[in-house]
Amino acid sequence: MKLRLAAALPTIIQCSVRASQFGKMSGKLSRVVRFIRGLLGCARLCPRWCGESTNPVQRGQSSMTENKSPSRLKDELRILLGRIEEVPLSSRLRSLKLLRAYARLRETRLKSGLRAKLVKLLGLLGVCLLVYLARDYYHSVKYDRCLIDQPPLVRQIFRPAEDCSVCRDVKHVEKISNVDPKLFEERYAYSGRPVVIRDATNGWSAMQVFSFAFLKELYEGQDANCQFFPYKTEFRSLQDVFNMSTSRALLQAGSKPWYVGWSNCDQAIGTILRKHYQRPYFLPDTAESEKTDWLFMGSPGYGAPMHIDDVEYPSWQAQIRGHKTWILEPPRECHYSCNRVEVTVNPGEIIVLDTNKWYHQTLIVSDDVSITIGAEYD
Ligand SMILES: O=C(O)CCC(=O)C(=O)O
Repeated sequence: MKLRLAAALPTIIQCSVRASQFGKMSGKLSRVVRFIRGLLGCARLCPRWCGESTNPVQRGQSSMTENKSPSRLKDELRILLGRIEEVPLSSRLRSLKLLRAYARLRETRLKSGLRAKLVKLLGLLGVCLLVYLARDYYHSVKYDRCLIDQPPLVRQIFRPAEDCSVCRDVKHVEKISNVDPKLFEERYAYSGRPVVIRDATNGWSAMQVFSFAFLKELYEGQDANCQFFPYKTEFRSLQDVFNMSTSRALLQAGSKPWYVGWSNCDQAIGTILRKHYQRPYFLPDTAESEKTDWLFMGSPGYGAPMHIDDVEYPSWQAQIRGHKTWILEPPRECHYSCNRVEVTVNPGEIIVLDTNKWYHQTLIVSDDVSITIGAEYD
C-alpha cells in the first residue's frame, strides 16, 4: 500500500493542483470542500477523477457547487472530513503533506503572480527611464559640448554641490579694461566670478575680417567642425549653414532667423583663424588657451537655450560682430544665496565665464549678425 501511494504521489500532487484550479468558488469554505474532494479522489488513486475535472459536465457540477449555500457546504465538509477519518493513517499523513504542499503551491502561485506584476511594473519604469535618457542624450548631442558623455540628467544628478561663494557676491557682471593679468588671476580667472573685458580685442584683424562670407570661404568643401549645434534651425551640418540662401545669410526682411555654434578642430583652419586673433592679453602667463576654437553665429532674436556645461575649464568668448545678451543663473543649490544676472557683450569685448558653474542662455540683440570666437583656458 505504502509503495503504491509513493508511486502515486506525483499523480496526487497533479490532482491537487487540478483541484485547486477548478474554478473560482464563492469563499474559502467552498475552496476547502473542493480541495478535500480532490484529495480524497486522489487518495483513492482514481485517475478518472482528474480527467473528469476537465470534462465540461463535471465543470458544470463544480459551478453548481459554487452556488451552494454556506450551510450546505459546511455539511459537505463535515461528510468529507468524516471520509478522511476513514482513510488509513499513513494516507491521512500523506493528505496532510499534500495539504501543506498545496498551501505552498498556492503561495508560490500567489508569489509568482505578484512577481510577474512587479516585473511588468519594473519593465514599464525601465522603458520610461530609457525614453527619458534617450531624449536627454539627444538634447546633449544637440546642445552640449561633449558627444560621448553622460547624459545631462546623469551629470546633473552626480554633479557635486557647488560652493555658493562663487556667486554670493555677484550682483552684476563687472566690465573692466586695461587689466593686469595678475589681478585677473587673483580676482576672476578661477573664482567663477563672470567678467567682461572691454579692450580685449585691440589689434585683432578678426574685427574687420570675420564675416559670414569669410567663414563660408574658409569652410568651403570642408567637413571640419568637431561638433555642431543647430539650435532651433533645420541645419544638419555646417555645410548646410553655408549653403543657405544669400538673403537669409544677410538677414534680409522676411527671411527665417538662424543661430548655430560649432567647434573647430581642423588644424589648417585653426591656424588661419588665429592669424586674426591672439591669445587674450589678460590671461595669466601660466594659463594655456585651448587649441579648440568655438564659434557661434546667427541672427537677432535667437541664441542658445538655458543650460550648464560639463567642460574642463572656464571659457572666454570674444564678440567680433553684433551684440549678445547673456543671462546667467547660479547653480540650483545656490538659488537662495545668489542672483540671476544679465550682461550685454558688445563688439570688441570678451566675456569670461565658468560655464560649468553658471547656467547660461544667450540672445542676439543687435540688428547685425552676431559672430563670436572663444576657447577654454586652464
Ligand atoms: O555663445 C552662445 O550663444 C552660447 C555659448 C555657450 O552656450 C557655451 O559656450 O557654452
